[in-house]
Amino acid sequence: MDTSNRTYVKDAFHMKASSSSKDDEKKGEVELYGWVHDTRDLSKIRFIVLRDISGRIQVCGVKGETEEDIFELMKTIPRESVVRIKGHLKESKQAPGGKEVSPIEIEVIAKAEHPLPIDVSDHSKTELPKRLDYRFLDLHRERAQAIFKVQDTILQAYREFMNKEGAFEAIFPSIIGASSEGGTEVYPVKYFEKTALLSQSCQLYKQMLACSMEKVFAVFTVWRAEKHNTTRHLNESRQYDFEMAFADDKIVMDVLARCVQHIVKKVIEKNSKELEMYEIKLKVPGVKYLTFHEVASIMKKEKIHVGKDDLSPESERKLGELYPDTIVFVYDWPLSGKPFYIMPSDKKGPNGEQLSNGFDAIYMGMEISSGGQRIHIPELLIERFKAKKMKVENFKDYIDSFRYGAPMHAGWGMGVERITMLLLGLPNIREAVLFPRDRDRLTP
Ligand code: AMO
Repeated sequence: MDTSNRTYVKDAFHMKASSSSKDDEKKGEVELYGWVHDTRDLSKIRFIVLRDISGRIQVCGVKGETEEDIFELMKTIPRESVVRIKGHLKESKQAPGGKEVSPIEIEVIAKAEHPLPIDVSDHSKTELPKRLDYRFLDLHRERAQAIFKVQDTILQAYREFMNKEGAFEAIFPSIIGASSEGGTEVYPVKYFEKTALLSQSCQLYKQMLACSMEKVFAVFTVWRAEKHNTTRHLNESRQYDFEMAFADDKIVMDVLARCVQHIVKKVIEKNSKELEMYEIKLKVPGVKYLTFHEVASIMKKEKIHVGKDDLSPESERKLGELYPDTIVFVYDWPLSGKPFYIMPSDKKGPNGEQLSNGFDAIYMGMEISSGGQRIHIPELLIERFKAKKMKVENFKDYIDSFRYGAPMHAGWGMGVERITMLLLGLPNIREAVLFPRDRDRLTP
């Protein structure tokens, strides 16, 4: 297939349309490739709406003017078929965008089977689970594509920000020997004679690397065998990870705040069309710092339950309501609610509980990130493993990595799908993943 003369739809709208003179007609000739988004047959006029990744344009055949075989073909092509359409670009007051194409050649490259298994119209009436069963076709929808255009902006903005911060992008192993977050939500995998685990996070590795390369970041896939099916959890998700040497929780909270602000700014700049499609008005968020105890007191007044060392989803929602367009950092978190690697603080909570240098970041009513200062002192780390009833011998290399010149360090991990769903106001996190993995879904 020679596509060298291809014109993208968005470029066609910027081209000069042909008038009646022959010369101009040649100028206004376009060759478009894409999908049949819609068809309409008004007997004497037939329309095809052609869609490519850049937009949609109307193709209009007129009985008596359009060549007869092309006019006949126009009514036979099923929706979502792939076509090549060559034609003249015409000004048209009635056509969306003010231009349409009069076809002179139509080639059906790949005919779509009919009927389609799901509704692929803009506001699909098919429920999410069924759409996900046919995700490859669901991704023909501009509304679905919009999510991943925004996700692309988020990813580029994250990388851009980290580059400017002087951080190095790193690639870490996805098969690990021991649980990197503690807890039992792990997937064992047969690894020759041993049992390995799918990575819960790149936590231990990003720490080890920060202890030599100082500032590092990663885009990392994590697997969590959480049994519950919620609208905000996945069993396979992605994180933006950051780790920095010579830093404590305060320093990396500031990095996270600026990172999220940069991401939101870029989405506002680059994705106005997608934000409009989802009727979202985004503002670059401000920042608020609250201790865990302050949040607990606010929630007590609001009669919302807060655990002794964790926030409930209702309390996160409430923080979103109380502090709109704000990244709320909840710090001085009770040590018992944080993983083994979080540095204990010298502060105590109101009930004498030991606090930590760990934090969560809540944005738009949901946790987008957690992080903190890490333990870089081997003896203290061993103590924490024991307190959490974890096997010290499973973490020998990790502990040893802090024996030969390891600076204090801190970092965070931010959920890629969480930030995507929140910026677009999606009701279910699965919408923000191309091919979601949850308890009931392993395919497509
Ligand atoms: P944590 O487990 O809190 O921290 O994860 C960090 C962020 O990742 C997102 N996230 C998830 N998103 C969807 N489905 C899940 N099952 C899921 N689990 C987590 C959330 C969460 O805030 N290693 C630490 C981070 C650090 O301290 O650097 C960690 O993984 O947005």
